[in-house]
Amino acid sequence: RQTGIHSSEDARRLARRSLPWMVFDYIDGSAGEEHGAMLARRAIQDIRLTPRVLRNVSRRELRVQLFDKLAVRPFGISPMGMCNLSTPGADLMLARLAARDRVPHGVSTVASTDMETLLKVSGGMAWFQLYFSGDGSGTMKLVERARAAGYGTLVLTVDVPEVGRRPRELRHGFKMPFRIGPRQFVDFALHPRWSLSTLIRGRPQMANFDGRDYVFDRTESRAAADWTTFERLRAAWPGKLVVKGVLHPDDALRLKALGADAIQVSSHGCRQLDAAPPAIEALAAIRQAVGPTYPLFYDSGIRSGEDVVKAYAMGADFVFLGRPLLYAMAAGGEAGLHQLWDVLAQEVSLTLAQLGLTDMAALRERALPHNGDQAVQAAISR
Ligand code: HOC
Repeated sequence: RQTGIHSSEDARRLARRSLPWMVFDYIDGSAGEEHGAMLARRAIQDIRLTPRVLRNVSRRELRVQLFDKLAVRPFGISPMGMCNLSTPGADLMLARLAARDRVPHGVSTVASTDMETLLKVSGGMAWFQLYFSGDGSGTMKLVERARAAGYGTLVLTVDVPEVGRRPRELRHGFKMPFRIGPRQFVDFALHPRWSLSTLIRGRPQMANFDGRDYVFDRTESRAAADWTTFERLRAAWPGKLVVKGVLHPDDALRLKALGADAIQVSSHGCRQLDAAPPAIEALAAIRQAVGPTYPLFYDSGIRSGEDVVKAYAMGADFVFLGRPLLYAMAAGGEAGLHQLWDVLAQEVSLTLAQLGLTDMAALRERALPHNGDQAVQAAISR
C-alpha cells in the first residue's frame, strides 16, 4: 500500500493531520522554546559531504556489525515512550521490523506493551531501556524483570534526572497515561479516526511501570542517581550496558572507565534541555575523547539517510531514530513505517554512492573531520 511517504517530513506532515493535537505535540515537541531542537537540526543540516567520483560503487553494503550481531540496516529503533499513541499496535510493528531487519529495538521503561512480549516479537532484538525509577528498589525490580525475560542489553538513560518541560504537551494537559477531560474531548472529537481506532481499545497504558513518579514533584530517586548508583547497576547487570544521553566528553571517559559497553550520544531529541549543544557536535568531541575503537551510538535529530551517513562520518558506530518512525506509523500504520524505513535505507545507499564509498565502516574510518583523510570531507560549517 502506498502511503505517500517519501521523506520523514512527508510522514510528519501526514501525522500532523491524523493525530489529535495533544498526541502530535507530545511526539513532536521539545524542551522550552525549542531553540535547541532547531539548532540541533541546523548543525546536522550544515554538515557538508563532498562527493568523490569514479570509484566503482556498484556493490554497496548497508549491514553493520553491532556487538555480536549483524544488523541489516545501519540504523535502529530508539526507545520511545507510549508508542501506541501514534497508532494501535505501534510497539509490535516496531518489534516485527526489528526482527525482520535484525536491528536493535529500544523498549522504553514507559512502553505501552510489556517488555516480555516485545522481546519475543522482536526475535531477541529488543534492548530494554531503563530509567532510574521510583525508589531504588523499583529500578532493580525492572532490571531483574529484564534479566528474567532474557534481555541481553540494557540501555540506561541518564539524561532524565527530572522530566523536561515541554510547553507544547503541557498546554494540552498531557500526562502519562493521559486523562480525558473537556479539552481532550474536543481534540479527540475533531480527530475521529484516531479516536475510534485508539480509544476503542482503551487508553494506551504503561505496561512495565506504573508511572507514579512521572509527575514533576516525586522524582527524588531518579534525580539522586549518581556515579555510585551507576557502579551498582554495572555490577548487577551481567549483559551489555549502553549508557544513553551523554553530551560531555568527560562523562563519556568516566563511563568508559567504569565499564559501560557503549555510549549513546544523545540530547533526548532535545526534549530535556533547550540549551543543550547540538548532539552531533558532541558526538565528534566524544569520539575524539574516547578514541577510534570504543563503541559510540548516536540519536537526536536524524531525519534522513543522509543524516545517518553524517552521524557515522562524525564518529558513530550505529545510529538510532525515534520521532520519524512514530510519524510514519501515525501516517500509514505498518505500511507507513515500512515505506519510511525503505526510504531511509535507499537514502543511505545513494549517499554512499555519491561519496564513492561502499560500506559504513569505510565511512567511519575515513570521514572523521579530524583524521585528515581525503576520501570524504565532513565539516561543520556555521
Ligand atoms: C520515568 C520517566 O522519554 C519522553 C520520555 C520521558 C519519559 C520519562 C519517564 O517523553 O521523552
